[in-house]
Amino acid sequence: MQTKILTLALLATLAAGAWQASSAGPGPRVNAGGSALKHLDVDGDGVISLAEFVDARLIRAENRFNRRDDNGDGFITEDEIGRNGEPPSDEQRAEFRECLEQELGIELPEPPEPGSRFDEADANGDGAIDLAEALAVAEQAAESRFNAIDGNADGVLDTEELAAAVRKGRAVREARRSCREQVQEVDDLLGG
Ligand SMILES: [Ca+2]
Ligand SMILES: [Ca+2]
Ligand SMILES: [Ca+2]
Repeated sequence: MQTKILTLALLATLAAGAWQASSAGPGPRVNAGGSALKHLDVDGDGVISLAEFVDARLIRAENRFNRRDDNGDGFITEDEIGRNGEPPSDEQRAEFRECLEQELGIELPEPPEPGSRFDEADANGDGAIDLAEALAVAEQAAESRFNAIDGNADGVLDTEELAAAVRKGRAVREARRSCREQVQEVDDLLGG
C-alpha cells in the first residue's frame, strides 16, 4: 500500500516536471491558472467568485457582439454570423468530431442543429440578436462553465481548479488543432 502511494506521488512529481519542462518558454512563467487568477480576481481574495467569473465573461461577450455586428446597427443577423468563410461540409464536421473524440478519449454531446443556437439566442424571435439577448446567452454559458470548473462545488474557483481547467483547455485546443490538420490533410490529398 505504502509503495503504491509512493509510486503515485513519484508519478505525479514526474508528470509535473515534464509539464514544466515542456511548457518552459521565454521569461518567467506563472503556474497554469496563475495569470487567470490575477486577471479575474477583482477583489483580490485569492479565489474567483461566480460574480467575478460572469462579469469577465460578459465583457468578452459584449466585445464579441460588437465585432460581429458588422454594420453596427446593434443587431446580429444570421448573415453577420455566417461571414467567416465557407462553413465546413457535413462530412468534414463528422470527420473532425470523430477525430476529436479519439484524441480526447471522450464522447462528445450531439452537435446542435444548424441554426438552432441562433434561434435559441433570439429570444423575442425577431430574426436578429440584440446585445441583451447575447448577454443572456453568455451569462448562462458562464454559469455552467463556472460550475464545470468548480470541482469541489464550494462556489468559488481556487488555484488548483483554475490550473486543472487551464490544462484541460490546452489539451482540447491541441486536439482541435491536430484534428483540423488531419481533416485538412485528407482534403488536400483528395483535392477540391
Ligand atoms: Ca475574488
Ligand atoms: Ca447588424
Ligand atoms: Ca471550488
